[in-house]
Amino acid sequence: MAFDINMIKSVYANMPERIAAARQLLQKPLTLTEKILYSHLSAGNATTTYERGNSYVDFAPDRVAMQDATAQMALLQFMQAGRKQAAVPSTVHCDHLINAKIGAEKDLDFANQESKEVYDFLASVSNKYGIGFWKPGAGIIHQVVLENYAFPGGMMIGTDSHTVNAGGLGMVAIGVGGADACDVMAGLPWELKFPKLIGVKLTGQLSGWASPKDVILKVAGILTVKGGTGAIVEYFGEGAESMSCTGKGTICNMGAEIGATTSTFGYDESMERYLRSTGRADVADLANTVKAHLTADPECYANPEMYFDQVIEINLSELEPHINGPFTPDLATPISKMKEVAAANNWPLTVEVGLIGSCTNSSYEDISRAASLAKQVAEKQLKTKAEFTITPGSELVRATIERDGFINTFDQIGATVFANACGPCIGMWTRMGAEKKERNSIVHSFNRNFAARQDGNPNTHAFVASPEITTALAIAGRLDFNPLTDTLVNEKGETVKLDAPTGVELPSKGFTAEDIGYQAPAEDGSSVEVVVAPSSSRLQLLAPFTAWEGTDLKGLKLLIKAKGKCTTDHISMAGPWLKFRGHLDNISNNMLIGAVNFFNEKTNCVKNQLNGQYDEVPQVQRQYKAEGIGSLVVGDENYGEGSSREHAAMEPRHLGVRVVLTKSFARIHETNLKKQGMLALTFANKADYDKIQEDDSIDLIGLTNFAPDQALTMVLNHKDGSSDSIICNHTYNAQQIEWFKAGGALNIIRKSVA
Ligand code: MIC
Ligand code: SF4
Repeated sequence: MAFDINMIKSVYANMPERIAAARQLLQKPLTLTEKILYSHLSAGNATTTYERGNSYVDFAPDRVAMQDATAQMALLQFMQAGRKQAAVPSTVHCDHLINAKIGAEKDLDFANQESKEVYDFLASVSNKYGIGFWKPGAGIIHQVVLENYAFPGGMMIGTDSHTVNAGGLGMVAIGVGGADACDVMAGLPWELKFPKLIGVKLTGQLSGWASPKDVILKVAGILTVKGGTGAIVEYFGEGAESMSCTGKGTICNMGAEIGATTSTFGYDESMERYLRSTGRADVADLANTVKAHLTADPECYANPEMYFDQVIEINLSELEPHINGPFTPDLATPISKMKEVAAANNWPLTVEVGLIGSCTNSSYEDISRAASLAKQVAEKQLKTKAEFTITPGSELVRATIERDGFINTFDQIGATVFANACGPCIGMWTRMGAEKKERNSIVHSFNRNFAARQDGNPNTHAFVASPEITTALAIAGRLDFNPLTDTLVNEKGETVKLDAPTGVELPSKGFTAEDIGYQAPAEDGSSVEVVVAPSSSRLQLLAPFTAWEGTDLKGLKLLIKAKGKCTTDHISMAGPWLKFRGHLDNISNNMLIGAVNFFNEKTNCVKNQLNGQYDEVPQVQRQYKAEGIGSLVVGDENYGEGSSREHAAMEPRHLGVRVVLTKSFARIHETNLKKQGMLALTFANKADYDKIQEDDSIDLIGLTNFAPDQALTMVLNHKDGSSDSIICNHTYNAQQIEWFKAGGALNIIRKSVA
């Protein structure tokens, strides 16, 4: 039986009436996205029409998922909310803290020792508050959610940007910061700006080397890393229906890379097959009873231009495999152009390592298709040129692919199988020699490839491709190898060609696993004690942030004017820093160390205005804090792109940064800043970015009348005595202004408990 089946029953029971109410109100056919959103309003039946891209709406998500690296902060906050139990079904997944070094077993043992304190904390908080706990080694949050919890037509939030993966099973699943998760677990409504709708019509059918990954790699090329901001992407058409459920998951997963709020697909037979094969026939049977509500009204797909804000059409029959990167997931190159493009850009052509797996691409189908290529290595007497690694997404998949002989096939090409965890995808990869910082290329089937993300080496050119293409390029050892047209020379000196990959959607013998790694919480957790040692370097109880002082902000110092791409990886790096995700003061030592200082083009080197010396960003900020001086961070476009980690907002808050002013923000990061009581502002005139000077002392005017839709004014007092006055926009609504005034949203929940 599926987990939380009664909750699913009640969602489906309410759905017809809620959708009817929305249809009545909107007086038009409804997209799937609208059906799911309007059937999850916290107020129940719809009584107001919301303006897409404009209205803030309170939702009631069905469930919450958290992974260990973000759950620590989410739960530290939840512990202060004064609740006995999480108000909705919630889970914690231990996946981010496991290093990929030697191989699954040893690496897992090491993590269990190294992070024992954190795992014990997460297990005991989960036990106390009725939260399901998935132990280290059970798998990556998004795979485990897809296999166990996702259900068509449901709505969930998760403290990880790739929560969107569950769109593969027809959910609206959205990545958020821990403070949002805390609200929902505390039984409060969850607020989101009603998204715009992007429709992607998939015609034709995938064949040969093309895979679902190529759909999203192409979409990323079209929409870029910010093209999906504020929108939900809904896929439909014959191409969507002919694709596997896990393939849909891959497409939705990487919707995070275009900034989309989430992506989703209508319920179809592939989803039914997946539900049945993962032991959830009960969910499939229930879904079949409300089938028409689990996809759009037919008019929407027949005339998408009338119902979506933007429509993209992709013919899968003509889709070429793509390779995206380096350094950004939207730099899309069709494989036939790679030779030319790689040479023109002087990218290192030798592929040193091919890495498959991760939350994005580790389904049974993915692995079976990659294995069909690995098998050809022996058959065609080839030798694999690059190193090769596999990080399975879950124990369910790992045990099944082991039983079915795929691990053995990969072994024969010298592969290393890492633990069922994030591993190399999040910089938890002890890659030999990376510290030499040499230029090199790797290809992986993950989703992100920001500089230094995988191995800490900023000169590693990481390219994103499907598991099939990753495997082929690893076999050839070349970035400019096109397996569709090129040949290889085997050990006997013969010219051979790789056959196109073949695979199976779902295991014919069913999935298997001895222990899926789940720990149910206590029925009554009230006596469970949660211990955080005051001397711990890994965990620290949170102290409330101070409330707004009630005045305009005068005499702020410029901390850094970040140049170009500034993702959450630049603001709060992962890899070795993941250790401190439960300790705000310690992790604050990584604040903005990856951001490039506009004035000297260096990272982690900014001017301390108190003494004119250049120093590391956290050090300078700590000195401002010690002197009681607030500061300003300035950013470029799509600031805070990438992760949901709220540390990127909490660190500046903790160290006394008051304002983050950018050309534009990524959605989750902007909300995280607001939630933590920071001011997230944008330039009314983007060219004003150029007016910010290194020695500026800054005043922010208008806070005493802080109101929705009313711009603020910033005065830049330059060193030469001149000044500039610029207009700063914001998107705070009345509630969010209260968060700012209280010093953070949590202070308001705290007050309501006290
Ligand atoms: C990521 O893929 O960047 C992460 C690590 O999963 C993050 C979450 C985190 O930083 O803990 C995400 O995508 O939200
Ligand atoms: Fe883990 Fe990578 Fe997936 Fe993030 S994207 S959840 S780090 S596997």
